Amino acid sequence: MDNLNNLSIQDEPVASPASEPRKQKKKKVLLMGKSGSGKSSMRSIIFSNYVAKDTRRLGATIDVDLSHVKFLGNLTLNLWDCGGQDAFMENYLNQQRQHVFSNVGVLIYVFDIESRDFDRDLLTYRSIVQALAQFSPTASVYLLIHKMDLIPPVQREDLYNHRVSIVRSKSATFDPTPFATSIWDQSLYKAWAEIIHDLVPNLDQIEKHLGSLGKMIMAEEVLLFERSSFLVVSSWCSKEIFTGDKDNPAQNPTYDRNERLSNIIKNFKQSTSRYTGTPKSAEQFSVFELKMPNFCMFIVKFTTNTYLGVVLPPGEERFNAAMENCYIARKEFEDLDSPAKKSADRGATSESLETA
Ligand SMILES: Nc1nc2c(ncn2[C@@H]2O[C@H](COP(=O)(O)OP(=O)(O)OP(=O)(O)O)[C@@H](O)[C@H]2O)c(=O)[nH]1
Ligand SMILES: [Mg+2]
Repeated sequence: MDNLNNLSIQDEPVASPASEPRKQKKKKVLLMGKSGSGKSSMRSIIFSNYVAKDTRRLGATIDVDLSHVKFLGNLTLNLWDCGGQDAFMENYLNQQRQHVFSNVGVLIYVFDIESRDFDRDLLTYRSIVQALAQFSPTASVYLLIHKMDLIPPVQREDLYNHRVSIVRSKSATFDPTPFATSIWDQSLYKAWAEIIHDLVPNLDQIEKHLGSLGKMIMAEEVLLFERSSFLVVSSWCSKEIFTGDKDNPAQNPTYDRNERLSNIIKNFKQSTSRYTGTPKSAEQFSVFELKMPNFCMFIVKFTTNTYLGVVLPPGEERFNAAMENCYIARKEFEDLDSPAKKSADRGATSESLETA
């Protein structure tokens, strides 16, 4: 953990144009919310290979826990996990105000749905948002209404909508993007995948290439996973599968399949690590194949920062040809990814969590 007073982060407030894919881009991401709302839990699940039950042993964060996460598109996230106890919040809002709130790219604010004092949470949120408006008026704000698993399913939607509408009204000049989340299901992956999707600088180029590749290999779906978090940062669907309405794909009713897959594969990696004795942060597999009567799928190690998932109709020839072509396409994608090809320094570097 870095002491707050020793932090000195220089961020680029404006993203570089997509024509300079190799220039390093840094984004300062503030993760805030009251103590116990679940900030460090989600961070360690998404970036440090924890499973949900591991989070029970996390202690309260003291000051700020800073991690640097390398992503595709040569993006580095400077993730500030800000301990939410009152004394720390006071400190961020007063003595450290400029230091904490300047050059912020994204604020992710976590509300505990079970909180007994929502009014007080709102007051704190309002102060935080005012500080952000003062020093980083162009930042994006995401609201995570968290621990939704603790609410009976029939009440979830109403309670969530109610909370979101109140929080929105206290958001100053910002127009926050809300998510309902829980560490106990795939909702956490959905929220973070969308946040990351918005942050990756040259994703439009990557998506264009992904579509061309999908058509060329006659895939039904192509998924690009970020390699350390296994979030689906981009995906493509063939016309036969995708009707054009994102929420209503023609043939695959599992609308949240991307985040489900992230969740399943992360858990699979956990089990592999447990039973083979390999470190949790190790990559564990270079290729994963699934051949079912009604579809086939493979996931391969792709570029420095990605894995590629491909879904195809059944058939050995198409499967083999598609895999070959994906390997050939790697070079093209590597150029869009990162110059740090040979670097072993990947994923989150978070001193306190890794040694916890
Ligand atoms: N039921 C449930 N519990 C959760 C969820 N997310 C986190 N928790 C639990 O909440 C507790 C507190 O989580 P932390 O991540 O340490 O909270 P924090 O926001 O980092 O707290 P500070 O560091 O003090 O600011 C842990 O015991 C987690 O297991 C969730 O989605 N559902
Ligand atoms: Mg914490």
